[in-house]
Amino acid sequence: MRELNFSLAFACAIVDELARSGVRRCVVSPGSRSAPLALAFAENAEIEDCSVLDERSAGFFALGLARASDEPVALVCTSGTAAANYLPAIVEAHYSGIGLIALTADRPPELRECGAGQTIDQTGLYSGYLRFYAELPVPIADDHVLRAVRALCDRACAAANGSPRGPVQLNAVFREPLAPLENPEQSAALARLSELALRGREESPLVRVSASAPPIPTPADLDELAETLRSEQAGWLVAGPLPENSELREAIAELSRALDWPLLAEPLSQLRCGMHDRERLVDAHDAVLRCESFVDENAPRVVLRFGDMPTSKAVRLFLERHPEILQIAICPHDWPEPTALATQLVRGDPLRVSRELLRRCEPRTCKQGEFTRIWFDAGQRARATLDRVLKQTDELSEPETVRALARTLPTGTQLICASSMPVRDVDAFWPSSGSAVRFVANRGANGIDGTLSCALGHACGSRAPSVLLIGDLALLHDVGALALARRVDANLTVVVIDNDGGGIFEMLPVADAAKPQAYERHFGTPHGLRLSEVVSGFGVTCSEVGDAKDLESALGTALAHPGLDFLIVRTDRKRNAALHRELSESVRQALIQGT
Ligand SMILES: Cc1ncc(C[n+]2csc(CCOP(=O)(O)OP(=O)(O)O)c2C)c(N)n1
Repeated sequence: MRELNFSLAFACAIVDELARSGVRRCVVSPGSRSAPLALAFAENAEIEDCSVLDERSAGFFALGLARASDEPVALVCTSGTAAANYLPAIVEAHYSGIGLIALTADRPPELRECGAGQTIDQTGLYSGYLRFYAELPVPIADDHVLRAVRALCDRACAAANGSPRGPVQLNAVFREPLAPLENPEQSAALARLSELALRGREESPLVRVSASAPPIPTPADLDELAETLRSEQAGWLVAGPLPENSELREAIAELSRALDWPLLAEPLSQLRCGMHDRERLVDAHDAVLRCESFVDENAPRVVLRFGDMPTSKAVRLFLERHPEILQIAICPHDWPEPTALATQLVRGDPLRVSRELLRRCEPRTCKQGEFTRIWFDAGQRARATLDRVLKQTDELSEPETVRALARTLPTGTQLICASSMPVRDVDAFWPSSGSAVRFVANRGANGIDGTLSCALGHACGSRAPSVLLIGDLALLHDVGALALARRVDANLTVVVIDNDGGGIFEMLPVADAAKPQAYERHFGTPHGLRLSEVVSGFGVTCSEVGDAKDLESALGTALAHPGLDFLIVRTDRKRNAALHRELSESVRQALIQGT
């Protein structure tokens, strides 16, 4: 097929190079200009290809695949607005450090800006969100040009795989013929090309690029940092969203022991649950931090932060209330510091930095010191209070849904948490336990878009039993992904919180400040749909669950068999907001009375 015409020869070279640079998966959306690429991927045995109609969904599906497999995933679409639909997933990939390789097919220069159909300016479409961009040359029979195409593909893969990982775009220009039709003149010209240009190197990419490691501070900086930490008793380790890595988990947990500092770890840090040392883990820190008088009285003098800024707003508000705290953030890249109060940003890979600090902070302490004990106990008391209040009713509330998931999901399950309340509720209500569930969320841009697509991609890429906890609006935002849902091979259980609209807005001042009608029209936004009918309309199994027992047994059944299941939990937005207030108030009372 390669020698039939120029477009196919170039498309095959692109796909060869991607495969030799390590790409193993590709998500293709249908189109004519992209036909050479689609066919070249279909012929390549090294890369698993699949087809997703809607490019926005395809982008998020690829994002989920790439996150779960920890490998860049290729995307192929045709020219025009098709390419524009990748933007939200590219933005999320940029902020989350996930490798995506967008191959956007394009028309040749003579067909641009002259009224040719389905042609837009594809340069700068993802401007500011790419690690690398190149427009590939128009296919011709030229050795150097074809080698340059290969080199550009290798370069794009290296950038997508770099440190940090991220999205890249190759704008791939094709002239007719686009179909696998022989053009005798072109095929004769191709036959005269060198083997290297036409086939590349057999066992490796044309240009092999060595891997780059994340930075590490100098030994002198590490010594100084360790000295600062060691000399302080009243410190916190705060773990925000971090990649899943058991060594990192162990290292941070051990550091908390070595320093004898409490560890405030949200589920997305992967440190809330698991078999690592959790002796200093403050359970329910979000609830504790809402009790300002307790927190201010027992504030730390140093905070050492790992990962991105924590999901919990209470942590951010606390840091803003205490500018005097020495705040040190460990981050290899970017600037995860929205408070503009941090004292120091340590540029380093969290695993290597925590190990280096650990070496410098031994010997370990076994007993909790006074400061850590106060915080550990506060966490225990807060969790017990949440349990007690939630047990008072049989109603399957939104917090109780999270607790039912925590009781049911076995070790090894992946829990994908949608924006906006699901990820916050998981942080607030998921108790620490030895059961190692992996927590996943799109915290790069915090969008509610593409969530189902992304979860499907994640479930496929991880091949692990997966659960998505999602609100009704986020589901409706990506309802087109239901068309994809039936065709993918994934064990995914989707738990939908249906409170007929945007639950988060009930927690915000706008809920009381705006006139009720305007509030409902533009914030509450009730959809009035029966979601089980919407879902079953796509041929996906769906049931509504009534109480926690129902949910637990339905989850057990759904997780036990592969495929896609939807479980719908109906709640009430206003009652949910009141329950959240009641829970905060009860924890506040418990902490005040306990001190
Ligand atoms: C793409 C995008 N559009 C709009 C928003 C603003 N937004 C934040 S939360 C929300 C409502 C989410 O409702 P739902 O999915 O039902 O979850 P809940 O708030 O009830 O948890 C909206 C529209 C966003 N985050 N992302």
